[in-house]
Amino acid sequence: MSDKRVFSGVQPTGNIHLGNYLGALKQFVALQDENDCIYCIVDMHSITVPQDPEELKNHILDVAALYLAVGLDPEKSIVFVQSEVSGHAELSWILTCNSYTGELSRMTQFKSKSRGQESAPTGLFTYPILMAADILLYDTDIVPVGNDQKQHIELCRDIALRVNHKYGEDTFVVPEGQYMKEGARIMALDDPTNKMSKSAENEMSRISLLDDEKKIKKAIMRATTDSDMTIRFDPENKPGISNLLTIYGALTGTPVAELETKFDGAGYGDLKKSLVTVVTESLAPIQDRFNQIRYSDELLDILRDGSKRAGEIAEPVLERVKDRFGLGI
Ligand code: ATP
Ligand code: LTN
Repeated sequence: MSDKRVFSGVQPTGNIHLGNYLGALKQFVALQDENDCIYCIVDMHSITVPQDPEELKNHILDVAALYLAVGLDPEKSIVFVQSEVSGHAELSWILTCNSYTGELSRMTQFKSKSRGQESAPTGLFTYPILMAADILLYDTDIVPVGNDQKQHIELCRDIALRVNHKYGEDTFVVPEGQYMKEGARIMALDDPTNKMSKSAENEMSRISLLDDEKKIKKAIMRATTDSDMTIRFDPENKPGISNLLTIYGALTGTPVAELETKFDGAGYGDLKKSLVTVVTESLAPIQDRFNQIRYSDELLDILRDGSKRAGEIAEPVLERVKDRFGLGI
């Protein structure tokens, strides 16, 4: 038992897709046997872009049910919704006062999400501070995430080190990011130079864990490839085919080199057809479990119990930090 504190979160901006699953959730499940894991549905992060209230509520419960459906066990891991524990917002303010506009303006996610807008929502700019608060509030050692979050994790570490230096070395535990070897960055099917994302406009750019066979087939068969006609892993020159091989390998546990041999001489259509079967078969048991859990009372009980347990861990950490800063009476 390595017994480290693990924390991570997913935004309820839509249904979890293969990128989230292969980059983040697979790690969540693997870590829970040997560590003290806390997994959050970060609803306050999702309102950095406008959300329909009714849809948001549904997405929160969808993501929670998907957490359980992919194998998170509430006996082993704490599963809860961010806005149910007020310490996230409180610590976020303290960290806001200890971060710089310069470092925040360098965040690539902010740059890409605010692109084209003359005046972007402030929350989009301070988003990484709330993320740092999520992590530091639980004395987290390890943060399993996809590659796209590397810059945010580094910023969280910088803030923690900065505060420790000023207010005492034991104010915050300084966390480390953890990334998958394969699957840390799954690319969009329609444009393999962009990452697969929940909020991309084109539905065919991603495969959600709840998609039916028809949609899976359509998205994969239409996936952008190249005109070279050889099935080879070469992300730079063949990003589309390399992405399909990565998904195939990660879902089946097959090394990509073995897939290259298996599909040697085959056409792109053969690889795609075979991948449709792999994806459909991998998602079927997850969808069955999702359907059992999503509308059950048990789901709400698990989330209520999760926020109670998370709150109990967060409270003394927040007290410690406030004390170091001289806040309160
Ligand atoms: P949005 O499009 O709304 O920004 P998202 O699809 O990027 O959402 P998040 O909720 O921001 O998803 O991310 C949840 C987790 O999934 C994070 O750990 C993130 O790094 C990981 N992740 C997101 N997209 C990918 C991807 N394409 N490949 C691998 N991991 C990913
Ligand atoms: N920013 C993350 C989601 C997130 C998160 C966190 C991940 C919010 N808070 C804390 C790990 C730890 C993203 O994937 N966009």
